Amino acid sequence: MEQLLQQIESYKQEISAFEASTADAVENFRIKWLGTKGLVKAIMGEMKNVPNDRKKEFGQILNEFKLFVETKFITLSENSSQLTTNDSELIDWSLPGDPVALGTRHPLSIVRNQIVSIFKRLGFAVAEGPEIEDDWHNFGAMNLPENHPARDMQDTFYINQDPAWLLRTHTSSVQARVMEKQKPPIRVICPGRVYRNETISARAHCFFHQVEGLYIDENVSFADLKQTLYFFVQEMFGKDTKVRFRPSYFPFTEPSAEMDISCLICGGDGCNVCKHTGWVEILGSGMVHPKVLENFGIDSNKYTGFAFGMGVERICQLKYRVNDLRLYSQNDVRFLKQFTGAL
Ligand code: 2U9
Repeated sequence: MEQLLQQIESYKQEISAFEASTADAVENFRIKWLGTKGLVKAIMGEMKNVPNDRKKEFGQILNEFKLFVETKFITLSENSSQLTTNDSELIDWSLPGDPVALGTRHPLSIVRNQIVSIFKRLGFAVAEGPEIEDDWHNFGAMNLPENHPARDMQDTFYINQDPAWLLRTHTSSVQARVMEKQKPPIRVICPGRVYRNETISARAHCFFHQVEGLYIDENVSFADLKQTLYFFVQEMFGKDTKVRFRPSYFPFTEPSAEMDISCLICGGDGCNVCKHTGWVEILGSGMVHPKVLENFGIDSNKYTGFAFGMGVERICQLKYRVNDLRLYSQNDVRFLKQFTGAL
């Protein structure tokens, strides 16, 4: 009996120290200890030699030992499922891998990139600037007087209620910063996010994205403006697209014009998008106001320039028929994953 107990103790030590680095080694462990001819069975067979008054005690020790071996086997099996060494026959290398879900570019990025690449081909450089701006770069330099409605607390997000600091309401502030540093000729486009204090709905949002452009040199004319924007439309919407200019007013341009294109949805026949006119407005433009040029020390007798601004969401709405502005910022994958394969 004492010999048997010693034997079990030494088995336990051997088992505790045992480690398996392959699935084969785990299986050999099972055969050696738990198999039909294994050592656990063998030592259980010793029961018949144990005196009757100690059978109960020995039975308990044997059960514990069996449980000990089984627990070890389970641990070894679990670990071995992660093993790959010397085990390659268990892995089917020909199975296809788990598919990697590809992300898609945001529709606004796709459209912004298209706009930017068209103007780059015409020689425009890209400029970017801060979203938190001071009053001068956003309003003052752009010829917006102190009492202009856009400066109203209701329309503009001011930082800590301080009228000196705000979230830019257009990217004209970036062009202002370019004009501060650079003398004509200037030919830049400024893509970026802008902020306006609007109640969020399908047609309005508190932020949106613009691309603005500025071209200043000697002899820049309204004809240059028209031809540049006409080229843009043909590249962006196709050669069949027609354009028209309507007189308008902006404080920073004089004269000013808004540009419409023939409705892409109905081809000019009349639909909801064009409100049955056959035309949709896509951008504002004009000759840079002499006061804006003088604000940056540019001689308005020598230099002239044109400028334009467009909302990326609007262009995207027309290209992809997105009818609710909120879709752009809700990050709903069902919306986003439709824009595959574009730059
Ligand atoms: C400088 C001088 C003039 C940029 C311009 C517009 C007309 C315009 C709107 C289009 C839709 C804003 O996104 S929108 O709501 N923009 O109509 N923007 S001219 O004029 C400038 C810019 C910079 C130095």
